[in-house]
Amino acid sequence: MIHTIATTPFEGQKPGTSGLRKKVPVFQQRHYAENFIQSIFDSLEGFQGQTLVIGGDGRYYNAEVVQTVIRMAAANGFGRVMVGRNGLLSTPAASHLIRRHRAFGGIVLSASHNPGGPDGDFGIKYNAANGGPAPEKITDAIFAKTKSIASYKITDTPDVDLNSIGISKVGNMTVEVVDPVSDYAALMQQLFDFDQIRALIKSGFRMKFDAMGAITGPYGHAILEGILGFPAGTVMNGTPLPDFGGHHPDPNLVHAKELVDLVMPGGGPDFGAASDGDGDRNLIIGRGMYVTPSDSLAILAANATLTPGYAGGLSGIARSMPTSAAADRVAAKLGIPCYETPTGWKFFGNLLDAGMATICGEESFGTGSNHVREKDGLWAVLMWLNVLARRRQSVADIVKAHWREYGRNFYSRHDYEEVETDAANSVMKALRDQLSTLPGQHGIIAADDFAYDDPVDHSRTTAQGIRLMFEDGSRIVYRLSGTGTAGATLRVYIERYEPDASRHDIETQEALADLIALSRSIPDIARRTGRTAPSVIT
Ligand code: G16
Repeated sequence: MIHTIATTPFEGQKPGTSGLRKKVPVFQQRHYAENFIQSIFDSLEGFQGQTLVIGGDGRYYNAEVVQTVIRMAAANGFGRVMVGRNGLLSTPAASHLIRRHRAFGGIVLSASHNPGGPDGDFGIKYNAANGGPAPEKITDAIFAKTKSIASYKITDTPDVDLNSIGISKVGNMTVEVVDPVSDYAALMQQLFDFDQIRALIKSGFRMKFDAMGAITGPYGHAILEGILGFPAGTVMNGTPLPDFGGHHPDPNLVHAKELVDLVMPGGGPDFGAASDGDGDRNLIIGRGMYVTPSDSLAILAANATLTPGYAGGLSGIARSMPTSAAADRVAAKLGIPCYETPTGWKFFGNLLDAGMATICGEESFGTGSNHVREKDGLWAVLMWLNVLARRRQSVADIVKAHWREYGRNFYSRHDYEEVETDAANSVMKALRDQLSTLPGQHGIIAADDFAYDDPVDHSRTTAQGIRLMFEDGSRIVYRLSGTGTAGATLRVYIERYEPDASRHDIETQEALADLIALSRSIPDIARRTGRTAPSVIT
């Protein structure tokens, strides 16, 4: 039976960079998740009888909310839901399922790389029929609905058994429980030359993949160890756990330390990779070589034609504004456009749909292509493996050869986490107030607040971060994170282009030292936030 439950709005249900993310206890309030889910449905039109894909990264509260989404989808008139077994789907696999099965859209339960567990973070995001994160016009509509919601619809049916693959009914709606990996694994085999990677493995090449106790464990086991034949044990932390086994599933040098310590010093595996909570981010390392996400994007783009899925070449490259300009140099050489978008994968959707870009990437450990409409951690790992199998060089040799050919974009991100919101806003205001006076000082030639005009739908997105551009091509960028759940996180991105190969081996923080000092002094971060140093440097 369908019930209409009276409710009142909650404050602050505003989707951020990627969906609504809050602490678990916030989501556990009575009606909280239901209000947001109903607001999603109320912002959409024409889904009666259609298919909705549902899954999540397995974090704490995933199992409960999956059942709520199923009941509410049935009550709101969806014809079918496709749910990953045990309620699990990685974000890229959900994107692929939506596309492959022509679903109306999907609901993905994840707070991505944020910690999980009873006191950790939870999140809900909506993906549209193209498989991509809902564009701003939908997220704005959802937020508007959350402010006036008065009731939601839900069935009183029991929990659906999600442990085994099969088909059942909730009211008139069909529930199809699907294997979370198989469709995705088939897609990867179309894009990459698995035989060539098998030959690489046969030659003694070894890797470690750290699933960080999160969603990519089953994908890594099935694809890397199962289909490709890497030895058992290649996948570390491969069982998805509600609290990620205490890991902070953010694949960077700080949180993937176990992997970094295994691979970087040498004497161990040739290649190391990690993915995040929901499987869309990636970390790539080799012996003695950390590949920055910005470099990884540039290198994959430059080598794309070595892989079957991209052998025909790229139509264009897209990167988020704070991502380094390394990819721009590759695009220039290939004679293809390079688009600069605001932070957030949703901004790549139109370019991909219109066939204007093939490969996209962000400094925040995201890389992907037109195969889905999300960034894709394992895709990046497999593409690296395919390139390594073709070039038969080490990760470090490939990266250094790239720098020799294109020059090196030294790059670092300094995060000031959990800063008081007022203090973080005052840093941004101080920068905005100086925009007209900074050019002419410190070698700065231009300063602006980044705005993006979408070349496809001509929408304009403003206030996307402060850019300070220097005469030698260096940049300092400031923006506030849109994914945090406590206080504000100030992100400062620092970049310097170095064409001289004899200077490519300088340590990154050293190479950027003068810019780093400026990045702190120009908006007087210490005085405004009380922080004399960032909390995380990547
Ligand atoms: C999300 C988005 C990414 C974006 C990142 C930035 O990543 O999907 O496109 O680059 O947030 O986050 P922030 O606003 O904190 O800098 P994810 O992996 O958390 O979904």
